[in-house]
Amino acid sequence: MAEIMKVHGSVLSTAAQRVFACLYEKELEFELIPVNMAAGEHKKEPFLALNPFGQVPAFEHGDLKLFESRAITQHIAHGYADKGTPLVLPGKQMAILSVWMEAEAHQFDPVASKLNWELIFKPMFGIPTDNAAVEENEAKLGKVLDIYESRLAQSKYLGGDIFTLADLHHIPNISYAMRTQVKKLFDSRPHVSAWVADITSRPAWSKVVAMNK
Ligand SMILES: N[C@@H](CCC(=O)N[C@@H](CS)C(=O)NCC(=O)O)C(=O)O
Repeated sequence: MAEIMKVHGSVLSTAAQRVFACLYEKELEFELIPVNMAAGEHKKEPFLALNPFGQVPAFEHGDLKLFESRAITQHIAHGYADKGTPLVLPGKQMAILSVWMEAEAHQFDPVASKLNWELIFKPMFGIPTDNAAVEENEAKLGKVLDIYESRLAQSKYLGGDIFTLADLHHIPNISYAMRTQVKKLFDSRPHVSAWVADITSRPAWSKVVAMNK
């Protein structure tokens, strides 16, 4: 019998949610191994043997052990090409899709993660929000979303005509941000707003949301 895939992480983690969303899109079974981050389990063995950087998620499938959420999603999307939603594209289209995966990782994520830290997670942990950091990062996010607005005026999805990993990688941070004042930055850009409504209403994402209930 094939071994089941294991995701070590927390249901609250945006990086782990990226992997869960990918597995649900691919209709693959997996086992969640909860990591108690409040107790610092991610900074100790045995977790450090899976990810020496001490961050969730970590992924195990038989003897394959991976970390870095986007590497995990790409492994799953390429390895299970015939299952569920394609998520990747052939040839030159893959190169374009990769550009937008990189844009998510290096332009969008640092700013969106910082805003979610200030506006969702700090209040959750009873830490005061740094309003100057919020203001600074809202301005940065606005500039990123202006570029997304132009891209999405030309292309239904970031990576091309169909939903791919380039879109999926954004969903966890967008989903948290839509619960904050940052929502206005998405709502005020019509193509971004339509894209957000589309990608956050996918059945696979509803299953990730349900993991938190
Ligand atoms: N680039 C990593 C980032 C992972 C990451 O930042 N995970 C967060 C939770 S969303 C974490 O473990 N934070 C705890 C820490 O950094 O100590 C990935 O995409 O997997």
